[in-house]
Amino acid sequence: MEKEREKCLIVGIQLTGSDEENDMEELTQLVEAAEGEVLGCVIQNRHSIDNRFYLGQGKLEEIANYASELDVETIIFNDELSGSQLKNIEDIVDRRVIDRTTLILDIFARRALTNEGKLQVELAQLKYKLPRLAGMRQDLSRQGGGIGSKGPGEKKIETDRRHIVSRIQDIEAQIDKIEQVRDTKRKKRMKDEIPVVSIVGYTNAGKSTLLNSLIETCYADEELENKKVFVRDMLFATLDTEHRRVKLPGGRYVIFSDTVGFIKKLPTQIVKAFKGTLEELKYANLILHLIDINDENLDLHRQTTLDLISQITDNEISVVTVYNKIDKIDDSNVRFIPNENTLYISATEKNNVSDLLEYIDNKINGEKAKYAFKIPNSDLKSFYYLYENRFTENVEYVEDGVKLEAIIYEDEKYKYETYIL
Ligand SMILES: Nc1nc2c(ncn2[C@@H]2O[C@H](COP(=O)(O)OP(=O)(O)OP(=O)(O)O)[C@@H](O)[C@H]2O)c(=O)[nH]1
Ligand SMILES: [Mg+2]
Repeated sequence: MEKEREKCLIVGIQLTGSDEENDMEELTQLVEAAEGEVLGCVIQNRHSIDNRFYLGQGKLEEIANYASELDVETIIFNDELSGSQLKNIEDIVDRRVIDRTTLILDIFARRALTNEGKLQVELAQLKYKLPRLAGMRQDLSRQGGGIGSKGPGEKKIETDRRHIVSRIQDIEAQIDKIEQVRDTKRKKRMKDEIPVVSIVGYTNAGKSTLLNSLIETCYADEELENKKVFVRDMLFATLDTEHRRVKLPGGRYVIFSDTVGFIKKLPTQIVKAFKGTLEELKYANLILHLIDINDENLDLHRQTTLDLISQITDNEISVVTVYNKIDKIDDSNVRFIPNENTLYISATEKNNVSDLLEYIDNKINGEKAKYAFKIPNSDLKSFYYLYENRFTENVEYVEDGVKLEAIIYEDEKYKYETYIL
């Protein structure tokens, strides 16, 4: 039996003069990712966010009535709320109040599988909580609350505070250690000189699906099952970074990494707690920016991702733009913009996935060309290498060596120059 979903009302503000639409569709998807159900949606046009109540006090009273009418348990706001806003709103609406940050942290907490992921989420949650405890204490002392309630009340929060601070330090130390392990692994990858291509993009763009399609090009069926990564039509399906080695058409390898998706107004606590995970991007040789071509807010989401990429990498790594899900295009409104750094694919249907690999091969390893060789018996090692690692054909054993045709990278041509016929 399916578990009863938490009934929610969602609330947002549309700032006048802002071209950024307050996307309640996305908030609905976030609520669903947290196993909630949206029964109603309220949006208010305003010039600015109210410091005390987020939106107008009158509007809040309306919202309180609407919430009773709908019989929802929880009201969710589409921005981060301060401690005092939370408290003031709760006083009026008299039910559970959650902001966008808490919601996203909650989803992350549900998805985190690895020890590192769990620690990062807990760290972000504690850092969110800490400044809000202070707000609460002020409220308590303002209310007075009578003898007995004030002291112990304050004291409890104070111990919580101290507990939280020491837990934060403890987690930070543990994350530091994990980071060292990650560092070692990364150094090994760099030493092996296998280039890394990071797949990044807005959440639900199809990054993990693409990684699965890429590994299908080079692993046997029996190996595939335990190489595949988790795919789901929900926001933040992936939290932990995965790396997979894939063979390029020319025979060299790259490592693809699939990581946490981006979202607008990604809580700063998350960005900070996931700093190590996100900073992996700095060590990529190439960034593959995946975009859902059917996304209604494509431009905004693309910009959100580009901003995060430039924040993390200082724009030092080249970015190739890949539009995904072309299989379900409603062709009337799609613009194919021809550009040498833009590709169009379908990760599920595997349309143009081999072109993408060819493109990456070229971007990382440069040109390839086919040559006819005659390799002498004295250097059969070179023959075996080419035979196993490059595309070869028309192999012919002759008296003093082997003749063959092979596609090699231009940057390795010098090694075989003298054998070219
Ligand atoms: N029609 C269609 N659906 C796709 C394609 N690629 C991915 N999807 C679907 O899009 C949804 C999200 O895919 P994921 O691969 O989990 O997306 P993601 O970018 O890894 O998402 P997060 O990990 O949540 O950031 C799934 O339902 C996929 O089946 C595609 O090429 N065409
Ligand atoms: Mg994913």
